[in-house]
Amino acid sequence: MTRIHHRTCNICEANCGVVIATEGREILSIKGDPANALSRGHICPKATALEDLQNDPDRLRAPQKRTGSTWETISWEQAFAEIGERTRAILEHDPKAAALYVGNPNAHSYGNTLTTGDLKRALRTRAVFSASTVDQMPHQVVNLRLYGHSGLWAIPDIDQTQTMIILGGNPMASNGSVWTVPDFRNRAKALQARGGQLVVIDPRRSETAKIADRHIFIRPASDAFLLIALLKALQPGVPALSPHIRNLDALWQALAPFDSAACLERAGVSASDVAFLVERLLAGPAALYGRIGATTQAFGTLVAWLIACVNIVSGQLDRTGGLVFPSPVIDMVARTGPGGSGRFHSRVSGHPEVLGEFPAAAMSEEIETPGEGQIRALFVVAGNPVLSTPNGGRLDRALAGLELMVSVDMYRNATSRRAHYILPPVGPLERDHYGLFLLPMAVRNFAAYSPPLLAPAGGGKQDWEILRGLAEAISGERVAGRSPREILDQMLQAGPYGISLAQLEAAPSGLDFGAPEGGRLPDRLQTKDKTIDIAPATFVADLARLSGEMARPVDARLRLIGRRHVRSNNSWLHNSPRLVKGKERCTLMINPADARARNLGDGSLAEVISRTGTVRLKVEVTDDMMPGTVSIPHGWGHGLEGIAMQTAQAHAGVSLNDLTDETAIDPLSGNAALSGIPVEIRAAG
Ligand SMILES: Nc1nc2c(c(=O)[nH]1)N[C@H]1C(S)=C(S)[C@@H](COP(=O)(O)OP(=O)(O)OC[C@H]3O[C@@H](n4cnc5c(=O)[nH]c(N)nc54)[C@H](O)[C@@H]3O)O[C@H]1N2
Ligand SMILES: Nc1nc2c(c(=O)[nH]1)N[C@H]1C(S)=C(S)[C@@H](COP(=O)(O)OP(=O)(O)OC[C@H]3O[C@@H](n4cnc5c(=O)[nH]c(N)nc54)[C@H](O)[C@@H]3O)O[C@H]1N2
Ligand code: SF4
Ligand SMILES: [Mo]
Repeated sequence: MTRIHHRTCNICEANCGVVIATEGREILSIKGDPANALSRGHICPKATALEDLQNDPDRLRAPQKRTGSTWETISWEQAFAEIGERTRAILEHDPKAAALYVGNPNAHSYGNTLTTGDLKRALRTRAVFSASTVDQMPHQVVNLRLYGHSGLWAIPDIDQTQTMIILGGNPMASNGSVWTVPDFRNRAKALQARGGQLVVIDPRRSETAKIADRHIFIRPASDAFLLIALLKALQPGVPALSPHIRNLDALWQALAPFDSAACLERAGVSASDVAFLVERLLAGPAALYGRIGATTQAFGTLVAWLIACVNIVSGQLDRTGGLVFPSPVIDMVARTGPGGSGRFHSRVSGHPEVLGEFPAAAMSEEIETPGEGQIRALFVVAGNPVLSTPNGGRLDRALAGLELMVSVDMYRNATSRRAHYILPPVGPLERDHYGLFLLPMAVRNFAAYSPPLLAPAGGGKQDWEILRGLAEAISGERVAGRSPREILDQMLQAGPYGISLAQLEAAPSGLDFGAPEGGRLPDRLQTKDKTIDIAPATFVADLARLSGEMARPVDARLRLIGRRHVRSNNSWLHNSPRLVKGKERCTLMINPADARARNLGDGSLAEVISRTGTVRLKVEVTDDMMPGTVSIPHGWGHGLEGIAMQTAQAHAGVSLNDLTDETAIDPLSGNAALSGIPVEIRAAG
């Protein structure tokens, strides 16, 4: 008998509603759910691949143990018992020898979010790393310093704005990030239909730039310069600001020494483009949104701050049609501490912790460097840092030296092949889902809950059960506490809309509480004095580093940036035959002039050399690339020995992060500088 289920896709941040038809355990179809008020029927090709993921023969279904290069399947009891014993032995020798790396899918799993702390406590470790420091950490530092809480986001009100400006984001491929905006294409179309404009600032004419009303090229990693010139151009026209903003004079003073013309030259942006932006911002409503291309830079925090400054001084913060603070159904801001930084430092390089984490880029040195506190036992939860963090090649070698490594992952991939134990969670349709961290950034105040669609096969465990199991095995104590589902119910009931999980489950396409609106200041602010200090001293001080950069001559080498494709997700969807099929995607995109100068033809083989490594890959000549800039997508490089993912291995590609530099870090956030890596390129003989 065919059954129809309404669920939420749990692959990326967009949280699209899906309608899945099944017969027994067979999946007949996966379609968009038109009744879902957030995604309105939209899905991307990855949703249909939920089936591939669920049925993938390479997906691990029971714990794996490695001895040398031999893998065997073991029971959960044996896995927990051995890991517990081995971890305790290591900690007895050195109580600081354990570390944790938390990967991106944790942000899409409320069960993980609610139980990672159990494992951390059992490991008694401060050595915590995550994908946040190769991603959005600069935004969170800015949220903390400006709004008083690292998790308090202001999101672009695309549905009610007249100008949507995107700096270093490509939602046509990514479906949005730190901004839950499913159905971006139609939202952009509606903006254009009401006479509004979409503007994209990007070194590549991206898929989003191609549908924009205006695309402005920018030199990689020069966004801070553009933003300073933009702020200075806005200054004469700024409206009277809300009484909740203070220290504006300090901002203007700090920017005074910068020369706008020199800044624009550095960024490769024309004064007329800036004049256009000024006009649109001051006319309003308008929203400037910056994403990963703009924050994975050595000046990532400055960029995120200057973006906020542009929105604030042009009167767009907390304005309907500008940047709005949503009213989430579960308010994590009210339920968690604000976060801090600099309360302790990393052992080898003395990096300050940021929100309780050290830079992912510093993981290798912490594993390699002998002494007390050297990492000997590493737990990787839903992460693939060998492919996703800078100089992954170095990390890969470092991992080989660990006494104990445990990966909670459903694949034996570039990272988990180094583990001594791989503990796989159940398939994507065998777990429940609520967008705990993502719905608070959504373009609707919205909630939806998905119970597991299929019963777990063969004694499989959800991630949270694995994390609790590990915590108990290591500490030797039972972890008291409710299940994530019970906690979720309680959080929903305690939230501003007071709904129960049962009420939410009775609405399979979700409950919609309307569009976020402006006018939430000062109540929503979490700062002690309920104001926004627009010029925090630490940010202003960091401008000196930017001046230093300005004084240095421009490096003449080509600049390497990354990209995403709508049919892949970071490193882990390349084992789906229907997602990888078609034209080869892991290519070097290069402008025709730059290609000609190096004797590179379309389809030829190039060698790309950086400080950290060399890769060879196929050339794609395209004037979508700004001259002087080249692009390689991240997440590829599945050709390493010991990986067990047949389809991915057949489409191995190379790893962008063999070229990125682990020593290039934004000091204020610990975030890796991944954009604009200087490289040399030549024809591979
Ligand atoms: N050069 C460059 N590097 C980048 C980026 C870039 O743009 N350029 N982007 C960065 C960004 S934004 C991010 S978020 C990071 C991602 O960095 P990571 O999180 O380290 O890497 P992912 O590729 O997302 O790997 C996720 C892993 O989790 C596993 N997995 C998937 N779903 C689940 C699940 O439900 N449970 C469990 N236990 N495991 C699961 C997958 O098999 C995979 O091994 O990469 C970053 N790296
Ligand atoms: N299909 C798909 N969707 C995804 C993912 C995926 O891998 N595939 N990953 C998910 C994750 S973890 C995240 S964090 C989000 C990321 O979401 P987005 O931030 O939208 O990510 P990208 O598509 O990489 O877009 C970054 C853009 O920045 C540009 N760029 C690079 N360097 C610079 C620079 O120095 N300055 C400026 N102004 N632009 C620059 C790039 O050309 C690119 O177009 O996507 C999420 N969604
Ligand atoms: S955009 Fe993201 S949430 Fe929506 S269908 Fe695609 S992968 Fe799933
Ligand atoms: Mo990310």
